[in-house]
Amino acid sequence: MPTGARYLRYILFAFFTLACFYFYSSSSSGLQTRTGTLNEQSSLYPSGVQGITPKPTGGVPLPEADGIRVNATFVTLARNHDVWEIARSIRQVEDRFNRNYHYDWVFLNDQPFDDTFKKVTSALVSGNTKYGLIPKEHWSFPEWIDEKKAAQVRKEMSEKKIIYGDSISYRHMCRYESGFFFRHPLMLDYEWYWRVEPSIELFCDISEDPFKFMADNGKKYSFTLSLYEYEETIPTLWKSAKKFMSEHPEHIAEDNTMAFLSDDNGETYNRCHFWSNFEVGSLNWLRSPAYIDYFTSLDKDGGFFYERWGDAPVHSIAAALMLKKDEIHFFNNIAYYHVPFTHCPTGEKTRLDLKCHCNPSDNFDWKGYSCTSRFFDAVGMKKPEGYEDEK
Ligand SMILES: Nc1nc2c(ncn2[C@@H]2O[C@H](COP(=O)(O)OP(=O)(O)OP(=O)(O)O)[C@@H](O)[C@H]2O)c(=O)[nH]1
Ligand SMILES: *[C@@H]1O[C@H](CO)[C@@H](O)[C@H](O)[C@H]1NC(C)=O
Ligand SMILES: [Mg+2]
Repeated sequence: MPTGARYLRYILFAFFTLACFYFYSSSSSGLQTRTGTLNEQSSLYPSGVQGITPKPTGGVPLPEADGIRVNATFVTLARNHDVWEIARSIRQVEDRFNRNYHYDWVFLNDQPFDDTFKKVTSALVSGNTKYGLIPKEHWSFPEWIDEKKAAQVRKEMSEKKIIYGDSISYRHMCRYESGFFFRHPLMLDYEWYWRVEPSIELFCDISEDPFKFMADNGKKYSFTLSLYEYEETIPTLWKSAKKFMSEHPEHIAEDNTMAFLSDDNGETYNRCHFWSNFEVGSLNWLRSPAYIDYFTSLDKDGGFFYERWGDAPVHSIAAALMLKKDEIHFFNNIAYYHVPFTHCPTGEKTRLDLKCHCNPSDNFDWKGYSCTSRFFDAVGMKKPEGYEDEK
């Protein structure tokens, strides 16, 4: 057979197939009627079919497409080798929220970011990405620190097997997150930040812009998880905080959340803190004289190097003492995981509306080692319905 004729037959066959497909799909109203009949007369279900659940029409819609945006950015401190772990985090933040908002993302590093890091992250983020180098002065021992004494402490903490006890870089990281990231030139362009760490998970749609929520409701700091700090990492942190309180009473809020931090009205610290690997907060608050005075005072006391103060208790003490109760927000509806803890929203309706994929029994909020219950008591908030079942 001549090849020309064979091709003609192929083309005619393809045309016929497409035509059939067109008629079949345009008569889909008939199909819907048949499904409807099945739903109404359950006796007609073939055995093994329990029922057909129509797609729910209620619930919460996906975040609306670009509406009003707040002056805000995501911020991540990372090393070049963190690229694949931060890629996982970004993908989830984008899928659950930012793909409809396109907020910027600032990456900070004590070393220059390499091409792979920049290529991978800028491809994933739907907003602008910015890469910043941390100045040496913000990532080194300040001149008032006795480095021999600091080295001795690291040796002792390493022998006691205290987590990151022997690490210099971890200490620079904690100090940087405590006192400097919000002053990086790239961060000066924004009023709000959302901190994202490598390898986190988000389990629910984020149906309301958290930045806008903070701005509209007069919030300055927020959290999803809270817990007790290791005593060995902060033996004198409270002494230092108390010294600051007595030297700067003008910075202490009248309606503060001291009850979250202390069970004896400020005498001792109960080690409760907000877990700062997740934070949505006000940069202007961190840049305020109150916070800067606080950080400067703690920094001079040397505990970032002579102990191993974490940025989580440092931020938490600041928020609880210098903000008003209602300026700190607990995001029940942001489902979050950072090894080893999960915040899965309390309340089945919330979890279904937001298409959550976390197991509610993994929720850490109401377990014994969480401080979230104390936070609710300290600010006089009613615990959400169903919390007793998750203890
Ligand atoms: N550029 C830079 N970033 C760092 C360094 N150490 C830690 N980070 C970042 O700082 C943040 C906190 O560090 P992590 O190692 O996650 O500390 P962690 O959350 O207490 O401990 P993990 O349980 O290991 O996650 C992360 O975003 C890290 O990528 C460092 O030496 N240089
Ligand atoms: C965002 O906030 C920063 C810091 O307050 C400010 O300098 C900048 O002009 C603001 N940008 C916009 C677009 O409003
Ligand atoms: Mg981490």
